[in-house]
Parts: sequence; C-alpha cells; structure tokens
Amino acid sequence: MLSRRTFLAMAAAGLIGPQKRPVEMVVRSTRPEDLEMPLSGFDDYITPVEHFFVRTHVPVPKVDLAQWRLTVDGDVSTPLTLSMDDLRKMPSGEVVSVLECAGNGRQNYNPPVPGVQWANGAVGNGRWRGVRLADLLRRAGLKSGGMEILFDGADTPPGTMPDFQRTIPLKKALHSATLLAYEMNGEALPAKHGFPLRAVVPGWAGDSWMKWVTSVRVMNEEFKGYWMKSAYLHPGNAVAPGTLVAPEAMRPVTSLRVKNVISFPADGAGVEIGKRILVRGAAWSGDKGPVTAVDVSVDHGRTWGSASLTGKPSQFGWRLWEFPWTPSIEGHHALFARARDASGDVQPLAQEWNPSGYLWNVVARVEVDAGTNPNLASSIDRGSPVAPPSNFRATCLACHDDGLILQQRLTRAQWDRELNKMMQWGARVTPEDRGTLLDYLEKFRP
Ligand code: HEC
Ligand SMILES: Nc1nc2c(c(=O)[nH]1)N[C@H]1C(S)=C(S)[C@@H](COP(=O)(O)O)O[C@H]1N2
Ligand SMILES: [Mo]
Repeated sequence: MLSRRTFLAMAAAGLIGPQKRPVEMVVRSTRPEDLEMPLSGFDDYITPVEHFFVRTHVPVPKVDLAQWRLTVDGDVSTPLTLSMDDLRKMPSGEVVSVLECAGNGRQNYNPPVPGVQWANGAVGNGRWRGVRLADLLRRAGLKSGGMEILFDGADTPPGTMPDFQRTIPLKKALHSATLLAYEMNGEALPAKHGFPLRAVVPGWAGDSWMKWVTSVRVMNEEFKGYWMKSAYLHPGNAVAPGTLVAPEAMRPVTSLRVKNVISFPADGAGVEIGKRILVRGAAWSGDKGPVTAVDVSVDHGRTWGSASLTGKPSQFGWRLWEFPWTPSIEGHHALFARARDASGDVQPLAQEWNPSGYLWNVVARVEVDAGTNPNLASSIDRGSPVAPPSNFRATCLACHDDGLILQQRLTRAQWDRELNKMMQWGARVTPEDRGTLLDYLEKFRP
C-alpha cells in the first residue's frame, strides 16, 4: 500500500497514469464536515460537486422543500414569503464564480492562528444559477433607507454558539452577479452546499455566501451580530505578527485578493532532466477586476516568463494557466507563480500577518528536485500524536470531533483563550481539568 502522500507525489510526478487520478478530499473535520479540495482539483475549470470544498460551522440542516419558505422583510413595502416554485418562476441569472473561504491558506501563517488549518484547497469554481438578489429586493419594494442585507440560514448552532447570520452592504446586494442560487453546476444545489438556496456573492470570501437561506432582511442600520462583529475581521492596517488586535481596529473581510496556486508539479516532487513538463495552476481575484496575467519563475525568482492563460477572460471565475519547462540542471529548484489583476495588483512576496489567518495570497511557490531518476518524491513524517487525557472526550468532543482540535498549532496562551471561547459556547471545563487539558493540547503538533 502506498501512503496517500506518496501516491499523490507519484501521480504528480507522472509515475502513475495515464488513467484519471482518483480525487480524494482532504478531511479537516468530519463533524461538522470541513473538506478540502486536493491540488488536482485545480486542473478543472468548473469544480465538480464531489471535489468542491465544504465548510460548515455546524451540522448540515435537513430541509423539507414542501415546508421550506424564503421570507423577505425588513425595510420593504411588501414583505414576501416565497416557495421554491415562486422563486423558479422569476427570471434567473447565471454566474461562474470562485468561492473561497477567507481562511484558505491559514496553514501558512506564522505565528500560527486558531481555525481550520487549510492548505490551498478551500476554494472551487462553480457555475451558479438562481434569482438575482436585486430582482427579489425590487419585487419586495426596497425602501430608500436600506443599508445592508441580513441573511439567515436553516442551520442551528450547538450549545450557546451564536447563530450564523451575516450581512452584505446594499451596493453588493444589488450587483447583477449577486444571486440567491438554487443550482450549482447545472443541478439542484447539494445539501452540503446549501440546499435549497444559498447566497452567491462573486468576488467576496465564502463567509458572505450564506447557505440554506431562509431569510433576507433589509436593515436600515448596521447589524451587530457575533459573526459580523467578532468573526471574519481583518486589521485595517498591518499589525505585528502574534499581537492581539483591538476590535475597533478591525474591518470585515469582503473582497478576495488576486491569487494563484501552482497545481503541478507538487511541492517536493521529482522531475526528470531533459523532459518537458507543463507547470500549471489556477488564478483568481476579487472585486478589483479579473486576472490579466500570471508570471512564472523556475530559478528562484531571478527570471520570469509569462504563463499562457487558457479559456476566456472571466470577471469572477478562475483562469487556468500553464508554462512549459524543461529542467536542464540537476538539483533543487524553486518555482514561483505570481498573478496580476486588471487593477494592477500583484500577489505579495510576503504576507502581513492577521489574527485569524485570513486572505492568504502570497506568490505561489513549490520546490522540486530534478534528476535522472524522477522518483525523488519526499514524504514528511508527522510523528505520532500524544495520548489524550481521560477527560478529553467528555469535555471536548460533544459538539465536534478531534480533527478540528488536533490540526491547530497553538501556544499554551492561545489554547487558554480557546478554552474560554469554548466555555462561552457551552463546553464545561472544570478548574481541575484545565491544566491536564492544556498540557495535552500544547504538546500536540500536526
Ligand atoms: C458546546 C459545544 C462545544 C464544546 C463542548 C467544545 N466546542 Fe470547540 N467548537 C465549538 C463550535 C461550535 C466550534 C466552531 C465550529 C466551526 O466553526 O467549524 C468550535 C471550534 C473549535 C476549534 C476551532 C477553532 C475555532 O476557534 O473555531 C477548536 C480548536 C476547538 N473548538 C477546541 C475545543 C476544545 C479544546 C474543547 C474542549 C475544551 C471544545 N472545543 C469543546 C463548540 C464546542
Ligand atoms: N448557513 C451557513 N452558511 C454558510 C456557512 C455556515 O456555516 N452556515 N459557512 C460559510 C463559510 S465560512 C464558507 S467558506 C462557505 C463554504 O461554502 P461551501 O461549503 O459550499 O464550500 O459557506 C458559508 N455559508
Ligand atoms: Mo469560510
């Protein structure tokens, strides 16, 4: 049996083929489900549902379509209660758009921050169809005082965790690409992705893309719920790595930043001298305009060449790119790829740190070994976990599994704050248990 890592490295190095590689999702958590798309997912223009990343704060709600209704209320002249049939009778819009979690790439931040430790794959490119939010708001008779739109979904939080409710400003809500979608890639929206209806907010990070939508409310003042005021915040200005940032200095995460991922060759793969390969990847951006170029370096950033972008320009979809390379020098090579958007923004060489590890978009980098025998793929030994204390299961695994916990890379002080947060949400940690739990948690390294 090959390990998954060795298999992927061999497949990436072209040692297994030509049959289509099986695509396995990277499981970051099973309960609630957080699934990451593996690198091979960046080879598809439209990400198939079975490879699309999943991010859920709480278990997927069961929705009975016969009972399901969407309400549109708040600062409108005619509040609406609509069934799916009513929605399907309205004119529909379609958009191809990247959906990326704000925390995609969190794994790269140092010092580490709490949260799902995504590598590159909390992102996918979908084809979304549904009603334009602007049409719906017009139908309800939007009044002039409307400031922002509050979405709520059918999911219910465990313990005393605040309900997942999010707002977007009216201007973004009225953009013609902003949808309430009932279809993904030409089929009914799957349960994990928000059946029967989800917000599609092209160019913006995933936290605005409310799933299982049941309520749209026009607000004439700023909504101050937990998920707007204590989560999905980013410092307005750069801060020193590892510092605690005052909430007043934070701004909501909105637009994605120009970004790209090298999907081939894989980091650590072997490549063969004299054999031409196509270095490839996917690039996308946010509100500032579509991707216009991707530059690639195969010599540690000394010289750069232009990759060819395949497919058509797209405002919100990603662009696949490729760059031919024939390794000629034996040894270790660093490959870089840097995307540019229509506003002239390029990916940075280093990232400003932020307390939640959002919006990672550093120039993509992989390192490969060129030799006459391409089977140089390295594998990383993560070591074996430390055994958990006896109080761990009862205290910590009631609402989620240990995947969410054991992937963190936190200090004792950071774990101490995590325990406080969990206690606010209903975890019961006795003063006697606290020390034992912290001893265990701080030792663990994924
Ligand atoms: C009352 C329910 C509950 C209990 C008990 C609980 N948690 Fe959580 N925990 C949550 C919820 C809800 C989330 C957020 C899930 C998400 O966003 O995916 C979470 C998320 C986390 C995360 C991810 C980082 C973050 O802050 O979102 C860590 C780490 C974590 N919990 C650790 C623990 C530890 C350690 C314990 C035991 C002391 C524990 N949890 C007990 C509800 C709970
Ligand atoms: N109701 C609800 N909507 C939600 C979430 C959630 O937990 N509950 N997670 C959000 C986050 S943080 C992201 S990144 C996207 C993920 O969408 P996906 O699972 O379809 O990829 O859904 C968003 N919508
Ligand atoms: Mo997210």
